[in-house]
Amino acid sequence: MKNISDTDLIINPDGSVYHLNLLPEDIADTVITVGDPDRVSEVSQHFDRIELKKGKREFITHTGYLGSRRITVISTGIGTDNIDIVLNELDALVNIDFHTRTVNDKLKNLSIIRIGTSGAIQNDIPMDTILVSEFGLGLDALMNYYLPNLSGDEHQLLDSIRSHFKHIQGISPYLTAADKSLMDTIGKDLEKGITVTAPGFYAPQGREVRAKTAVSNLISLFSSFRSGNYRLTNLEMETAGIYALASVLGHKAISVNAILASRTNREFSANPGIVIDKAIKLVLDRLH
Ligand code: R1P
Repeated sequence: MKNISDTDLIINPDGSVYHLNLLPEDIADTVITVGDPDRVSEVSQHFDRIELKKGKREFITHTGYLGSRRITVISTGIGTDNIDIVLNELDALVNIDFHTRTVNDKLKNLSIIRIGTSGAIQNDIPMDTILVSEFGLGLDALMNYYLPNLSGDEHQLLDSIRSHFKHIQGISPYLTAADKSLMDTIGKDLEKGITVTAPGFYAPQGREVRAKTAVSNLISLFSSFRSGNYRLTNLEMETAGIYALASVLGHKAISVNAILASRTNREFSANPGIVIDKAIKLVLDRLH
């Protein structure tokens, strides 16, 4: 069996994985990811018991129990470059034997649930909506470096999306569906949509402050896409990376978005904290 080298998977002297600073026993099979490190305690404050708090850089982790269910909540920071680290290191924690540096015979699949914030790009999706991502559409470059795992349905939808965005220089969109079982439990009866994951917050999401944008009317380009009943609904910076890497590594993933802004109406929520807390409580309720 192939041994994974010391530089492909870096393990700290105390046996923890390089960036996340976690030992294999530190994480639960259900993992909630949040972007903002301060949001970790906003989630874990609802646990019945917290058994572990660790962190390094922007990656803060709390593991605890809600009833008899063990749950880990971890912050990813912003962007799919961080998702590359978090998903690979979470997978290593459950699927690689750190002593022999070999892949375990029996692979584990984690349930990964993102609770994040996002902006709507359709007029009829009001601010303060809780939206679940049926698909994640990545406009960043992360998946240029992995071999994707595409189903026939994903292929078809992706072809029409690629043709819609063909005038934007240098992007190669990728698309992955949410896990079906998590859609039926966590995502049931929520507003659904295709979440666009952008490689930046300003021009890559159509914002112009001082630097001139190279793509004009980006929000209209996003909102005008249609393929059957599918349309692009919201913008953020992690979902597509989480979905694509979870699929490559054999984990389940779903992304729950607190819609804090309407990009088409140019408005921002008056109650961001309340909406985020609503999304947290909804997810924890459905996990309980
Ligand atoms: C940008 O402000 C950040 O907010 C959104 C974006 O995806 C990006 O990470 O999500 P979080 O609130 O979960 O970080």
